[in-house]
Amino acid sequence: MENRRAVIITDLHGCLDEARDLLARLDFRQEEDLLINLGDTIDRGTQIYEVFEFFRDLKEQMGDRCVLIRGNHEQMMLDSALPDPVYKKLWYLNSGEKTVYSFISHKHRIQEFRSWYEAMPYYYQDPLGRFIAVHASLTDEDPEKNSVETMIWGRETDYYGRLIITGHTPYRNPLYMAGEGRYAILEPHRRYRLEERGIIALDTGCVFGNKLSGMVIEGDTFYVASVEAKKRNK
Ligand SMILES: [Mn+2]
Repeated sequence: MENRRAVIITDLHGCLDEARDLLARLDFRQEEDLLINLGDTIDRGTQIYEVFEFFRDLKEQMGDRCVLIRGNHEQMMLDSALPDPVYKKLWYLNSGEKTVYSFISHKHRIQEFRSWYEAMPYYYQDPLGRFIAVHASLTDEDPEKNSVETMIWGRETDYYGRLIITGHTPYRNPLYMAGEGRYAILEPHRRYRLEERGIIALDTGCVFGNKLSGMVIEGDTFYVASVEAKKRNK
């Protein structure tokens, strides 16, 4: 377990081609690595159903070594089935229709698979205590002391608790943030030592035409890598 690599990606939003390229660039090994996706698999992009199939197969094959964390978009989709129409409206305002049509064009309805999405946890704690993975942010380093709202929608950047790895808010490049506005751009393929505190932010807005980024953790070191967004997403 101690020697297992952790490969972390986020905010695919239906960008499957880029995800495959990025995993290859991160040298992802399905037979032995831990794979963590930080949420927002659906909405906005062009291969939403395909991303679902991709992760469904990986989860089936990898079991506990494939950790799929819940983002605000999965949450909006799940909530859209509630009786109050405000939830469906909110999801559709955030590109939910693209997800609905992507599933329909594959002769499915996403609600058929809601138990699969409901199984997504809000966070993941590294058993070695090196980091906490969460979609959006934390305000308290004990994940249980945060609201769901903070974990899936939060944009807290002034956090300097136990290291969290997040997506959700797109930046031009992967960043390390150390609270009070201090940050560093993480250069691709450069090996860094894992900090004990702060935020690593990995969402680089692939679906908006920038790039898809991820990281690999090995022991107490890590590196990031990115692939450019394909033009059709722009
Ligand atoms: Mn998000």
